[in-house]
Amino acid sequence: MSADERRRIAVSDPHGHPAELTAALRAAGLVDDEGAWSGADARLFVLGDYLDRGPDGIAVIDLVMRLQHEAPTSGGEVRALLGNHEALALGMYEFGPASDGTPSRRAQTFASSWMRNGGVASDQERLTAERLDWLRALPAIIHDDDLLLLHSDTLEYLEWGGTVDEINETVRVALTSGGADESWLCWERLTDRYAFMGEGGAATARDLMATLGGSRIVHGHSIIADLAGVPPPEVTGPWSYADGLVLAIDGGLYAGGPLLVVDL
Ligand SMILES: [Mn+2]
Repeated sequence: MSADERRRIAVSDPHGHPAELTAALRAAGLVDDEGAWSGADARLFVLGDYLDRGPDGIAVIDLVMRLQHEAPTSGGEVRALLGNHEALALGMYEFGPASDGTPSRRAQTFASSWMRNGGVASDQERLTAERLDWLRALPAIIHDDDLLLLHSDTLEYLEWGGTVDEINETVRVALTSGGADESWLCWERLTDRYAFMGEGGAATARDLMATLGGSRIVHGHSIIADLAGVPPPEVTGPWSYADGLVLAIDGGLYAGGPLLVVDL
């Protein structure tokens, strides 16, 4: 349990669906009919993948940024994680287009990965300096008391460091001033999944938390339908697995599942 008594909520993978995200937050009492923060002193964690696969990832980013500004006026808080699709969008923006007419191999890989993974041209066109700065500064991991919040269910985070602060700083530097190869690694590593599934899953989760902190992992990225082996429309809530140490919260909106808003 957290020493902080405030309500904690998590949502993940809105993937370009601002209307659905607003509706889900409204149903949870976190925004009002105008979409303004109404969650009082609640603490909302958004676990990444704002962009791609849906029509308007920029509107999702703008909504999260606005709620981050509004929530503190009533004692609330909104914290947002970096998803693999944010790393891909940043790489595409910086390294995807061929600048000199002879695209490098890396430029081609960014462009084709972006296409294959639901990249939206109008999102790229609206990546203003303010939005780019926000994306590049997103933490890869949040450790909040008992919770270890990740976008992806992977151990690849440990490739960047041995503590949450070190990992976040290494990723931030890679996305801010790294070259195409470092940027590519951010996308590639965060695309990995299923680290906590199967027989050794609970031990893997315990090991990761022994290193990084927390007593419960909450992640998005891998949709519950795939983890639990059910069709996406049949998903009705988060999925606890690995001896109850791990909670998956991505209902798989883009695949026909619900956008879950989960009280933690
Ligand atoms: Mn993802």
